[in-house]
Amino acid sequence: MKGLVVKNTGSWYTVRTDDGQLVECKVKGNFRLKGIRSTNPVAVGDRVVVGGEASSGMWITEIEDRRNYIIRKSQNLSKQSHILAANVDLALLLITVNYPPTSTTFIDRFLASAEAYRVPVVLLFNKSDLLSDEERHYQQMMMHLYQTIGYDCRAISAQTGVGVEELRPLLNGKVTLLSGNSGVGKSTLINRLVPGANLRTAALSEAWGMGMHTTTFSEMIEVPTVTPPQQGETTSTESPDAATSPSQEKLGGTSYLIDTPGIKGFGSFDMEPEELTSYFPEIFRFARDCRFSNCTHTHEPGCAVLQALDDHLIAQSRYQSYLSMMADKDEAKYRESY
Ligand SMILES: Nc1nc2c(ncn2[C@@H]2O[C@H](COP(=O)(O)OP(=O)(O)OP(=O)(O)O)[C@@H](O)[C@H]2O)c(=O)[nH]1
Ligand SMILES: [Mg+2]
Ligand SMILES: [Zn+2]
Repeated sequence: MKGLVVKNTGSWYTVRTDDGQLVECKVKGNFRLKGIRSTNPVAVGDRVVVGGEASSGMWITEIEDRRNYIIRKSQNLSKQSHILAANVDLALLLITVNYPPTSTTFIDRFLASAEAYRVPVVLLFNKSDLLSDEERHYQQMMMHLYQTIGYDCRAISAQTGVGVEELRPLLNGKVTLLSGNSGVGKSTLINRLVPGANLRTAALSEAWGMGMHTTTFSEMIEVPTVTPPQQGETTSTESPDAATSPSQEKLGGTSYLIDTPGIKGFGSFDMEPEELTSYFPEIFRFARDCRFSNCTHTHEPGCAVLQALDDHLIAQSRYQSYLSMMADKDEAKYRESY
């Protein structure tokens, strides 16, 4: 019997079989991803084969090849990775200018890893209801920066609902992962998009102003295609044709959201400088004009990237993120957070 992994709680996995049943399974056999030491061999979003009997226990016996996956480092110091989700069509990266602050290094590392796995990303600047004038100005600058690079950026408030209905058409027929630091509002946003999802959310720690790591396991949630207007709200802005997009027909019309635990950082990248450059689209565009084809854009004469940096055509923050990822390669050291 085949199915889709919808939840992963330590050693147990919930699989939705193709005939629509939810079954609790354990893993049989030894699944290893090439090149990654992972704490979970099977991830939410995996297509799997399930065997056994409901009475005596069900087992995952096979995993289909993954189209992609998103990993984070394990919380402990084992240097192992944890696969947050597999086979995703879209990632929504939640960013908060404050409460908690999201660093540009974090954003850029997420974007570079998503480029590496060819997962499109939409940047959601959440908690825009909390912004001071200064913070609003900073958010506008950030949005402008990432829009110029080519990323879709939106200001939203999962709390008040501003900008939330407009996200619905993006989700049609797709598996969409929500990611971001702990406390940025991933579960709150899903609760708003999926009435009845009832995901646990929690206020930031009073002492540190940081998230409490409320969500501890990834979980896939089905999004109803048509939502009734909420009481006291105006009707949805969803256009009628958004409900019947070609991608939705192909996938049988079902949309899914994956709630994930908040992440601090990503595993080290092990790649050549040219490869890393290609994951920073605007740096990549200038790199074609560098004198040397193996230019690392750090010190070489005739480097078009350094020139563009001087001319303010590449943002300092993006270049710093690029350098920090280059440094990973040299040091391959464990980073606590950034
Ligand atoms: N003011 C305001 N508060 C928000 C907004 N979105 C979420 N919150 C609050 O922020 C806190 C954290 O939200 P969660 O949804 O638990 O955050 P999370 O990203 O799921 O966090 P983890 O599960 O720990 O990764 C809660 O108290 C929410 O009510 C928003 O748009 N505006
Ligand atoms: Mg959460
Ligand atoms: Zn160069």
